[in-house]
Amino acid sequence: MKKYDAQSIRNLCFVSHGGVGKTSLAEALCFTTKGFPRLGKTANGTSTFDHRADEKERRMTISMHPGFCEWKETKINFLDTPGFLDLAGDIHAAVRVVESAVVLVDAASGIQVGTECALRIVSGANLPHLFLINGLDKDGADFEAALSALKEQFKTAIAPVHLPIGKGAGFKGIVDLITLEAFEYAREGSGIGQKIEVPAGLADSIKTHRLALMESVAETDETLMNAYFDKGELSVDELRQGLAAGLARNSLYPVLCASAALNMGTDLLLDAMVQFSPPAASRKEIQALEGQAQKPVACSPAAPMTALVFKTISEEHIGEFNLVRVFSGRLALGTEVQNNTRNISEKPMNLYLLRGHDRTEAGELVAGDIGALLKLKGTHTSDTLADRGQNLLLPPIAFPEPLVSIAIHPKTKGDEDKIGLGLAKLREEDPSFTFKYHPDIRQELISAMGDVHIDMVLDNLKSRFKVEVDRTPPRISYRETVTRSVQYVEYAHKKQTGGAGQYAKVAIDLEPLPRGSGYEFVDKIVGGVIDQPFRPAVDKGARAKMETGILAGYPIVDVRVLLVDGKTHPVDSKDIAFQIAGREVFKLAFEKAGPILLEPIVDLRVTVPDKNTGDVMGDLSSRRGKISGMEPGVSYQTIVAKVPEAEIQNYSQALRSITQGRGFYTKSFSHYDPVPHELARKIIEASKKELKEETE
Ligand SMILES: Nc1nc2c(ncn2[C@@H]2O[C@H](COP(=O)(O)OP(=O)(O)OP(=O)(O)O)[C@@H](O)[C@H]2O)c(=O)[nH]1
Ligand SMILES: [Mg+2]
Repeated sequence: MKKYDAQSIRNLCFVSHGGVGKTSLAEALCFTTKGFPRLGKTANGTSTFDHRADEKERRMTISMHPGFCEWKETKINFLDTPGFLDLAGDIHAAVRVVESAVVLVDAASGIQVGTECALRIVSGANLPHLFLINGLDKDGADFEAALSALKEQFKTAIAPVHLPIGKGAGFKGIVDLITLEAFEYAREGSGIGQKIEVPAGLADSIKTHRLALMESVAETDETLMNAYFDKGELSVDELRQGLAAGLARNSLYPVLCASAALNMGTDLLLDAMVQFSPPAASRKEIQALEGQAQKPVACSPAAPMTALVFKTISEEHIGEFNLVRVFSGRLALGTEVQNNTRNISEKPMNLYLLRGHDRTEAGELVAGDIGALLKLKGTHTSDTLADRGQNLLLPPIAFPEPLVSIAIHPKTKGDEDKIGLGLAKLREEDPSFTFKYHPDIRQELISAMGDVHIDMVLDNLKSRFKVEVDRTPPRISYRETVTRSVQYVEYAHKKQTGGAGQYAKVAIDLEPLPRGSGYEFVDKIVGGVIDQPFRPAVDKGARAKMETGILAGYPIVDVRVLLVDGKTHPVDSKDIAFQIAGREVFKLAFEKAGPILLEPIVDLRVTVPDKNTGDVMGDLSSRRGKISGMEPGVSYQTIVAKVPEAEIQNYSQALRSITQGRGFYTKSFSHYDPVPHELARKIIEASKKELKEETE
């Protein structure tokens, strides 16, 4: 394959709602540029991209797939991301390593929820993007409606560069609004348009849209604005330069047309990627960390090598691929590199360019390029690879916080280790879920982006690692504390009959502390009534009791223990005796000091369409939530509230049904509050029952 430098490399990601045609587009690009001998289809399982068993079964992309094609002396690398919302972690990874995005909009359905969500991620990363109105051959396709929806949202930043000829079954070609040329495409043909006469019936429409295009382009640049005023129009070159510059600044969004599945409009899209999308060389310096110091990394092939692993993919019978983006220098086959994230060295012996399942061997990757390393020792997603002696770290990929958790229990006793290993392996491929043992609730939790994401993790665990788990809602991480002070609570531990004796007598005061203070132990012994070495044992005993709880088995927090008095026996007093006395006296004091249960309260930020605001607030109130503010956005509102965690365990489902999937939220721990009395009674009762069952 020809060698490309960063100036002739484009890196893009494809994003949209599920099923709009991203993978079909990837197939069309590879077929049109003669990379693939046939046009693969996701609908019948012949796609080289959606090749995994679960992707064929679910008829959707589950793991991001890289691809590339060569067009007009340019290498176009693209990342086909999943549209399913729970799998948006891959979009977060993709936007880190590309210079622009293609946002697909369905010609029949318009801007759908998943497209809105993907756009938020793309915009959040300040990533230039162009829109592709896809599926113009579909029944109900409406280019004008889709374009109007985009204009409503992005105003004059929307620059239509294509106009479809016909729609639905009558869709046959595209007018290029820049050159005023028209092209016709065969259905499922080569993807290369045949030049035709511009249809006379489109004259008015062409005039209107070309005017909109010129105005959008002129608005982004003063020189172009002056040229537009002087001449009354912009030349083809001025339009092209203006589009490229506006896109690079992320202030102009070209809109294109296609039917990906029928391979129509593909050549024009390829032209647009070459002409308008920012080259890899245009990427601004990124700030890496060298120790505590920031160090800029520029896209230069002569600089030392730095690369980011943005995805680990495990392929059955082949091994593990690490997808890498080289940010500077050259990553060469057989040259040892450092993994600075894990402090190990790696020697890449298998370097490939991937197109889904298809592999092409490569000798090296230059700054700006994307490729895949097979069979590294211990490298995974988010790791930095660098030349030896280069100790810098690229910023890791910021995955969103998981929103849904379940507790897992092995179906077969003794499978714990296998489950742990399997989950660790799966997490290397998909860091957007987490799993962890939580000692305070004595449960192993899997947390993920949504219910289906959890299903997928468990399906993989079963099919690849042959282990199954049962699932339950997680216990809530309650806490116990006291509400008033008690003085001089005494306990004596005596065991002085037969064998070695034990003796310890202690007296403590117990006081509540402000929320969040934790625990304090104060030694107030005077006159040495307890020998100095035994006093920490009382503290240790109290701590042990605090860990396991008294009311309902939850950790005790926010208390101060003051050791005020006691007695030592010259022979029988020993450390263990004072630990036992500490534990027991703490229990006695706690029970007298008005114990209560505390529950975790989370900060919730819920963003919903304007029209759902009332319903969502009503629902939050019914969940004992306290709304503390509203932040208005464009056609969306963000509701800020504090809500008990126990009340939002199924919130993702509830919000989805209230907002038809358009709402989304983030949550983070806020503080602990007392549980209302009646509720506390029920929780304590249930916990005692569970604890009893666990110990039986
Ligand atoms: N008629 C028509 N169907 C299309 C077009 N593009 C895609 N499809 C069909 O829509 C279905 C989904 O297409 P994909 O390419 O798998 O969609 P995707 O965006 O990759 O979907 P996810 O991977 O789930 O996000 C398939 O049956 C395609 O054949 C198009 O332009 N016209
Ligand atoms: Mg797909």
